[in-house]
Amino acid sequence: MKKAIITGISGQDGSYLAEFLLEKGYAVWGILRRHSQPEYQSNRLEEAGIYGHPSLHLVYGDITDFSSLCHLVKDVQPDEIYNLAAQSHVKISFDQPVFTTKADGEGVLNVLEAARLGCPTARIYQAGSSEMFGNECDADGYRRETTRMVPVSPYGCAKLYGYNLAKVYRSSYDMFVSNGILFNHESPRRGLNFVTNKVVVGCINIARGKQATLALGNLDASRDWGHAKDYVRAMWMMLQHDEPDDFVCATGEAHSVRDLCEEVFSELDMDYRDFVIVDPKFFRPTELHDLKGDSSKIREVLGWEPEYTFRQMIEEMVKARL
Ligand code: G4F
Repeated sequence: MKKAIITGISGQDGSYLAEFLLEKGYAVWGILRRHSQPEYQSNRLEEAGIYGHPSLHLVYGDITDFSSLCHLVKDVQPDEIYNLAAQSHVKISFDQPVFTTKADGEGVLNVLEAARLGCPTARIYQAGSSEMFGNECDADGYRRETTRMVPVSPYGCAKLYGYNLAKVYRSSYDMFVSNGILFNHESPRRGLNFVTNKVVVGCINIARGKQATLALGNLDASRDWGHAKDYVRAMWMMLQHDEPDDFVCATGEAHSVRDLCEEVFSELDMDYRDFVIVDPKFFRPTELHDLKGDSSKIREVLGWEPEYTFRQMIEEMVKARL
């Protein structure tokens, strides 16, 4: 039985990845942060139907607490470590830049050091992000593994630090550390303060007469939105490869926030223009305007393909909320 540790198991990706690994017969250890209402730590795992699974072990710890990581890695001796824990909201990283840097930057260092000292043979997945590119892109408008990275948010800066550190541990200590450069990925388990689920829930609330309008920020920004289920499969594939590497994971298709609103509202036969208003309070101090990824490398080297289309993902999200 293979053993895996997942940091950030209570999040969207962590819950899908735990589900995926348990189905493959892994024993999974997940790190939970203490919360005054413990039900918030496990609601996604309950939704996934894996809470209480005999091969799922949940332990208290924190990405910023080196000692908790050290003990866990030393005790479990995992085959694989998936570092998904992060303060993952870009706008909130402007409000909490120090915490974001500790969790998303220094947290990566804690995981790498815990592995180096306690289980250097473990294969490590580091969750990088398309936010690391900032507004840089190649002449064809796509971002790929070779595109320059010039982040425009504290979140992007912290992620880039973690990404570079992962490369340094790979080359300096001969450790198996792979970076996923994941573009936006969504699902019914997405937090409600990310734009996709905010629009889905807002639209349904309007249809049910619970709210009159939906206030959003920049409607012209565009993102390459995939489904989280497809992306956690990519994480696993990266660690099954014969050598560690860095891979962009994206659909290659971009949609604006406006397109997203149109798609979601039309699911309920409504016109978003009657309900969506722009509130500058949702603008970011600096915006990453357009994101579109070229995932040719992961498709060619690992044979990864997304299974969901944008429309299928939106349909699933609307259906789940209804
Ligand atoms: O859904 P978002 O908050 O996602 P964002 O900022 O692109 O970040 C997500 O994807 C990254 C990968 O590129 C991850 F690394 C990161 O952890 C996270 O998962 O915003 C998407 C777009 C932005 O351009 C934002 O300005 O939607 C725009 N937007 C417009 N109105 C809004 C809103 N975003 C949010 N959250 N809320 C709004 O009301």
